[in-house]
Amino acid sequence: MKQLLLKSNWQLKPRNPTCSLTNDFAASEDWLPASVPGTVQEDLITAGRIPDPFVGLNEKEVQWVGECDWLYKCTFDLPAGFESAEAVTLCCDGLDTFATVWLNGRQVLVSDNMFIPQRVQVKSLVQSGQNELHILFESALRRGREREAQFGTRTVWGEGDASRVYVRKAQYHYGWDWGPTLLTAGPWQPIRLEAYDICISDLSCPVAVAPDLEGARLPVTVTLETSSNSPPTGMILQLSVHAPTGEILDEVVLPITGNKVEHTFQVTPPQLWWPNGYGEQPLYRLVASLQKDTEEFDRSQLRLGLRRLRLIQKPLADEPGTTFLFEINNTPLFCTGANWIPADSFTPRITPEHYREWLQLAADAHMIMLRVWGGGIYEKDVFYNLCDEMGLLVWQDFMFACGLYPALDWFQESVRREAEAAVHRLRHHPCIALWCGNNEDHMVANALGAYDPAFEGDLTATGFPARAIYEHLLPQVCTALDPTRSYWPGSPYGDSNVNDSTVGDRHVWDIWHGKMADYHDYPKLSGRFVSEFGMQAFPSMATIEAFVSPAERYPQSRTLDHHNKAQDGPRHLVVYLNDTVRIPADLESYIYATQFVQAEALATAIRGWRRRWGGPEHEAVAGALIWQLNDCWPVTSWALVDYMCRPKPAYYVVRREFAPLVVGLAQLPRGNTTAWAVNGTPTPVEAELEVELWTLTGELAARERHQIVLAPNQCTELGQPGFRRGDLQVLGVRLFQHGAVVARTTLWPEPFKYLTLADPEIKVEYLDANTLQVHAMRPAKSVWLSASDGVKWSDNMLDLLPGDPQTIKVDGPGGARVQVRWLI
Ligand code: BMA
Repeated sequence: MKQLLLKSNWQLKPRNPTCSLTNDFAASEDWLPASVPGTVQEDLITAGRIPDPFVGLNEKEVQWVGECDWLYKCTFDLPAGFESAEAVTLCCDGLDTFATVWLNGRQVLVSDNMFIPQRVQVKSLVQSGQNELHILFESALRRGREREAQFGTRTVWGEGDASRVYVRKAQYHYGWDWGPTLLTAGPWQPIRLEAYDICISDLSCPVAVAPDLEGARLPVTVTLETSSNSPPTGMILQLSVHAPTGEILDEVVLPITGNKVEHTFQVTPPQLWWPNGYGEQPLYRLVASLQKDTEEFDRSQLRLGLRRLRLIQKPLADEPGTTFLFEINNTPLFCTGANWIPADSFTPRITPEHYREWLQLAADAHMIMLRVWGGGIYEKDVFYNLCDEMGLLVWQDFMFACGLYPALDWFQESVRREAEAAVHRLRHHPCIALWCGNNEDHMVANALGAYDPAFEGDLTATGFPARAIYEHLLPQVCTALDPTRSYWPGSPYGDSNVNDSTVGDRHVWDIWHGKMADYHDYPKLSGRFVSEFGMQAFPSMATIEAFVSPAERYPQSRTLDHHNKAQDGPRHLVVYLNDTVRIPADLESYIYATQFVQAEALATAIRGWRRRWGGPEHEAVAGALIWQLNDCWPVTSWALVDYMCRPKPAYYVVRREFAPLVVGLAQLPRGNTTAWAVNGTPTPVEAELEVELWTLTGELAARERHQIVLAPNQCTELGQPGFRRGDLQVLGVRLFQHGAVVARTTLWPEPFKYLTLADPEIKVEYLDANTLQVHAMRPAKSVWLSASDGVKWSDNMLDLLPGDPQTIKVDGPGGARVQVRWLI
């Protein structure tokens, strides 16, 4: 197998749709350099032909790009050995979206799905010397609207042109309630030529770990591709399994008699793959090498994680409905995590280092699951490789979101190829936990009265035809290509009620959307598995300075409003500010205020839901996936970390609430309070619990300590302290192990806006270049530390009580002055 990556000599130019193709081949005067993989917009920005759409109001200036057709061309010389190969294949891993491809003037491919990798035999068309490849990308907006005109307008929720449902293109490109409208076009994934006589077209190994975890079966199937129907004689296949540490565990040499070769390995005992914080992520390697007379013709390999993963839906002891919990290696999991959206409007420019930075932030926040959301993309291999290495489970949506999609035959055929390509590419990643049909489409249909769960006829003839895709086509593809994992029709999806609180997963949006309920209601608005919930906050000032001009740096400016895409976003934000804090006028304080509310809201939700992780038969809530982890451009949104990878204060608060050991406090009537602790580890925890009551002016009103034992992998109720909390008193709880604080929390008088807080006299001192100690003389709420850009904090947004100095590891400031902000 020889490969030629077509990465250079690319050019592009606009092509208005009216003139016929051939004329333009000749007219090369206004060609621009193009990058592949890439998008038209990126190249126009680089060439200075359009302004950066992320800055100011520029997004409005660049919409013409999405309405245009674009022509790409590339010239390349055929490398030695390609002409003599029996097969030469043109591989286009991702063409966004309506693409027609010509090689040396001959049309070789028409594609209309950006998620389908295309492979075309071109042996008869390539020539020695110079070759020319042309790709025309037609405007997805125009083509989508043509289909809409032909097949009818369909309903979508939120922003974005409704014609998007007819186009197999990342839906967020049409604009979303956190993202700009940037209708990209271009070869967003690599293009290459492959030359071979025989190659390994597929290597599959659906690992099965025994229920007792004592052994793992590795049934291997190797599929060969030759231009002639039978493989050349005398060929052998060498198959080997390598331990995570690299040494060969087992190896066989098999004769090749046909296009398929099968063999099963047994690994006993297996080194098990565990999610983040539960154990290691050992990765075995399976290598297939095609050889003849010691010459290797092709090689293919897989990284395998051996784990037993199940989605468990079983009755609960004392609650209606069923659980929705993931169990790995016979250990039930409370899934701490977040929703992942594409990390840029222009995905080709996201680097592996960028992915690693994002995913490391997730892992550092004790997340064990990320949901790859259905309005974005099937992520790049590097994303899943990193999730495998970091122990981040992936809830993988198929790419449908917030709409009533068609189910016309041609559409279903395109979706089938797309789904087969995605499942085929991703199925060997141990991180993949679940395949999920769509995002909120059952909700859209339900809201329109088009969803009748009991209907059993031809779904394509109903008002919700795409059910045929989510409940037939996609599960078929998953069962055929990846029988090892569960498939879930949609998110949310429950019983007859799609967003049921007792069955399946749930999106909790009564807070922020819908009723705009008070965030203190989160604990009672739970579900068996909460796969979406969120609160908006402004990005950091440093990020704002990158896209907002100085004159526009005030909270309600046109630019900042433009960079809040949520329906009535700024209005919803101010409602929650008004409910919670004193509303400041200056931008810095306004940013902090929105970030304060986000942190409090998310902490209230997570604390309340982990409390319902009650152990065997009582797993009432088994997951909390925050909407959203990241952003695709600089924006005010629900993200925990802003577009420039700067964590918002909520990130640190969530990290504490997702930690293996947490404590919680809740207010009861008449000043009573109650406490609980969650032990997310697999073994009982012996600890000392301390409860303290402080006045706002810093006097200790009461204290008690108890020895406690926390049962493994569940919440333990700790009851009420022997004293009540007065209106203007703060309750603090700390959990000690071996004399060290392993978890703490506080309960403050609320609403915060009614409090008049004295200066808490916060002291921040360096114990050494990378260690800070933070202490306060009076209770201090949500103490936000900041220093020069890029500093990494082991913790932040602290609640401080007198006598409880907190030690923070800081990476990067080198003694820089630390600024402190707190709730006033
Ligand atoms: C849900 C998600 C997204 C959306 C978010 C915030 O609908 O599925 O579509 O961005 O809420 O509104």
